Amino acid sequence: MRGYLGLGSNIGDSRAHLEAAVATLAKHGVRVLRSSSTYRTEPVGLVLDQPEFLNAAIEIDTELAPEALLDACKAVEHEVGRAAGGPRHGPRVIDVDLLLLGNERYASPRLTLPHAEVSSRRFVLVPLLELDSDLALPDGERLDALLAGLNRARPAQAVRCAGPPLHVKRSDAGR
Ligand code: PH2
Ligand code: MG
Ligand code: MG
Repeated sequence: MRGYLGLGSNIGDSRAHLEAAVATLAKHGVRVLRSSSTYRTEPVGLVLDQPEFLNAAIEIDTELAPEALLDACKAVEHEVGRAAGGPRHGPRVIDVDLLLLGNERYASPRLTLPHAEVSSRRFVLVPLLELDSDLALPDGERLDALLAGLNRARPAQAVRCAGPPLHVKRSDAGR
């Protein structure tokens, strides 16, 4: 099934961490098809006093069911160097979030699909819309309309394009 993951980092060489996450996903049953550009983004959430994040979104294809895909994301975070624990919304070496998986709606104590914060975070919506400007949630709500709503907020969460898309190996994407 096609899906989208959000990648983020604000500790160390963030671009290298995002690249490492893309490279590592293939070993866990997740084919990476495309990457958005990278974006330098203002921290959002419970911890505002922390360095800016580098964020990107990637399009994936996988046979994994939601919980198994979450396990794969967690394994990749661990392999790329994220330590367990740390404050909620706090600084991190790498964050791999499951944003959308086809038109699945899913809720368990560990995982909600679509990701609960897709509709409220510019650092998620801007890279997703770069990958597909027609994306919508399972209920039909268009992501471009959600972003337009956020853009009316003042001050808007800052999101600036920072670099080219992450490297995707052709053997992963090629089908
Ligand atoms: N991740 C968070 C909390 N806040 N802010 C930005 N700009 N980017 C993130 O990836 C991010 C965040 C928790 O996962
Ligand atoms: Mg996150
Ligand atoms: Mg996360």
